[in-house]
Amino acid sequence: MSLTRKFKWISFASLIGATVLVASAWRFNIDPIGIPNRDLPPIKGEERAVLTSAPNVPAPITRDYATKVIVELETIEKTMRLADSVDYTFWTFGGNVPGNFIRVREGDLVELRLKNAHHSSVPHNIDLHAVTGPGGGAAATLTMPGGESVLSFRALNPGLYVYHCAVSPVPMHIGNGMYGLILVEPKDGMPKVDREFYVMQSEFYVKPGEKGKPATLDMQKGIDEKPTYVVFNGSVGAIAGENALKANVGESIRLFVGNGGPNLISSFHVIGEVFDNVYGEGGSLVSQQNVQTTLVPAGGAAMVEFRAEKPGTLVIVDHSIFRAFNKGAIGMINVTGNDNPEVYKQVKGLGMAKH
Ligand SMILES: [Cu+2]
Repeated sequence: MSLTRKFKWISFASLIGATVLVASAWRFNIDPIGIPNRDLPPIKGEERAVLTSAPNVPAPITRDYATKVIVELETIEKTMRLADSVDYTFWTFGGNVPGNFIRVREGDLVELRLKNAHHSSVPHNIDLHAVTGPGGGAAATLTMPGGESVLSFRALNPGLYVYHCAVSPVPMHIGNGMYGLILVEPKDGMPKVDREFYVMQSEFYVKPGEKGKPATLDMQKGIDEKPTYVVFNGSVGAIAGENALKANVGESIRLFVGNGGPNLISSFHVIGEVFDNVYGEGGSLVSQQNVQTTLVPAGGAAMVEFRAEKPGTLVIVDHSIFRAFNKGAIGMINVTGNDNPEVYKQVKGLGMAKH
């Protein structure tokens, strides 16, 4: 066969191949390189989102259709405890750090009403990583003190997403506590578990307040990436000691883990447990099983699942370990119930020498 004829045959075969590929992609609503064409399901009815503050998570969605979900969120500047003897003037979504947890369903039409409290010193806005659109909604939601902005978006992609303020200077707004999580449940729902918790890591760069005034952000420490505190849920001890999360032996647990940064990547680990499932980077699939430590990027998230097999205290840490033991990145889950020596027991105690 001449070279020209060979070329013609190859071209013809490629054309047929491409046609078949496009035809089957059209049939399954997937484009030829595997990126889905997101369908916009019809919207039935309307409801108000139930928002929660950490470590609580709104109840799973039982709807099997898309609806209009109204989310009412207020940015509030507020002085609260950051660590023992350290009060800090936080900037918040909803009066807490991290901000309120938002839970919607894939395909929902979300109407986000963002209010900025009257006494705020500066404008705020919101960039939700779940949003497909300019700035994740930031430009559309710039809100003056005492004002309100309204953003409407379709939750196209399922997964767990960070939201944050994106007003300039952005590091100042994030560094002061303006971040939270939004979960877009897949349209077929998530497997049921016994307990769900909201855990968000972040760090604070502290300039001590003068004459008894609350501490504020030290921009230079932020630029140098030298945090004073690294914490879960907005303050040292927020989910430790008396505030520890609680579960019973035998229960399945899902942690919605976020990282507000502003700078550090978290080596997220639970001492005394193995993550049975990890939804890496907050995506909608279990991407790995039987994981010891999972990375949670700044401005990113992950979901981890495990079963509490043994009574005792599970310790949540950033395994960049000085952050845990010297800067506050420690949380706890107190597990109560019957002992389970088949799984774990001490066989012999302190190996003291006999005299
Ligand atoms: Cu802000």
